[in-house]
Amino acid sequence: SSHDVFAAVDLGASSGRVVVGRVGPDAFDLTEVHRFANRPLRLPSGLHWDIGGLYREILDGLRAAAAHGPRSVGIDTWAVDYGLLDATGALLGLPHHYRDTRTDAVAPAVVEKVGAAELYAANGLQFLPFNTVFQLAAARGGAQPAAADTLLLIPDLIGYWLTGERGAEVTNASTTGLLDVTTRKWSAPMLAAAGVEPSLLPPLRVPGSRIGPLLPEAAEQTGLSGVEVRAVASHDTASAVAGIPARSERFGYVSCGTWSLAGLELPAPVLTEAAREANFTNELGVAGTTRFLRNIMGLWLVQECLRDWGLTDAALPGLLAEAAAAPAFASLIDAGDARYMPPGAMPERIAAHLRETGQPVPEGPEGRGALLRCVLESLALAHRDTLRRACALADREIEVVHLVGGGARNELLCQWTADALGLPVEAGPVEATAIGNIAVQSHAPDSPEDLAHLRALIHRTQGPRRYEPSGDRASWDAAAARLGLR
Ligand code: ADP
Ligand code: LRH
Repeated sequence: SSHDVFAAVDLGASSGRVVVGRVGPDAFDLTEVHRFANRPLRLPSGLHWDIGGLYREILDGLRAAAAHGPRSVGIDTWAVDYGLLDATGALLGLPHHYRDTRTDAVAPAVVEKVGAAELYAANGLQFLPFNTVFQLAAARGGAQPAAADTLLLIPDLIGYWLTGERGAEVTNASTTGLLDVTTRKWSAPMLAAAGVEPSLLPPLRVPGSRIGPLLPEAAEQTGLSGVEVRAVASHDTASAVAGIPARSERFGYVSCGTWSLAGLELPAPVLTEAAREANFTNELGVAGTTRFLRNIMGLWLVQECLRDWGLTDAALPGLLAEAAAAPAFASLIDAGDARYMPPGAMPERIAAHLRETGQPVPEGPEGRGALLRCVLESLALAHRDTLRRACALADREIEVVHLVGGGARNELLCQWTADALGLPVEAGPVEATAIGNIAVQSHAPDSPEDLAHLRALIHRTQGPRRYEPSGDRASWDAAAARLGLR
């Protein structure tokens, strides 16, 4: 038929899902067949991903997808984290979670040794303590690295379990710190500087390429037969950006879930001293693009407040109504501050910051709406600052901001991002990541024209909701000034 079916496995930091996409010349329909929570494990050895539990959920999801008859499967997850395999292919221990604090002391030491400018010139990455290169430095001397034969990033590990094939998909490899952002190949100098054996890293693969057919045991457990696994943009943020329903080239984006990843899609990296000082990253995208962006703490702040209060996302509509009724700009935080990175006691950490800076502290259950307002206004200000800086650093102008991911369901955040920037926000799709994953399987875009064509299809079929800027710009300017932001 003129329609083809594909399955996307998309693991976010807060939840995972398996989505089936039916794609045709004028169709792009999604069906979510399985969704599951992603809850980290805290062990004496630190914070880990429950990779076995996640893999079981993936198999269950693929079994549910089998009934739809997918041609292929694509896998994307969060970036930077990895598993180590021994020479027989067995996984050595549970992968660490990027929020584990073991890298905190090590990362600055590596930067000092190699040189911040040298690192940036080679890998183009913003400094984040959890970049793979720093995790490997923290692991050095341990039993697992000593026994390791191959390093696989999380989507590549799942792909290996499904197919037996080892490789490193390039968009996600670009988040490790070990890839040369200009040549798009593993960087021998970075490997040497980090003390990583080149043989630890598997060959690179590009989005759209074939990984391999399912192993018999994977076929048996999922009921999928004659199905292959395809490389997609396996970094979830790269898939989300591929899935943006842009109609103009002049767009900025916020991929807004656990993190807010705010920035621009560019034809080439920006490796200037100014970009390095502003801590902007150059991650690789599909069709030869660069994702020039910065990480903002994102809805993690909300997730961790809810967890502390013993609530779930189901409480959000009520709390958001309270936030809408709370006074504007009463208290503000720096939503880029690394102090919010580890899990635990989020309302208390925010309150401590507000006390330190002499701002009102919303107290008790009655103060939850006000605290949420503080977080969301602060996020909107961080979106504004980051997109304005990105435009200045890349010498670009934008006329619209696409906000995709779970945050697109948050009307206050969408409207306030539009108000703060004085630009329209086009919100959605919520599942841009799964859409980008499926789009790469169906079309393997390898030029900017292909990508634009695909995005037009996504716009026609998954139309975003538009928020026009409104309200009082002067008060957003004043609020930004209070935080020292643009
Ligand atoms: P990730 O992929 O990083 O796990 P998602 O893109 O799935 O994250 O986004 C999850 C977030 O979406 C939640 O933390 C929550 O803040 C937001 N969200 C989910 N449901 C709603 C809702 N009904 N209203 C507003 N926001 C919501
Ligand atoms: C979002 C994300 C982000 C990375 C972080 C580790 O899920 O992949 O792009 O910086 O997780």
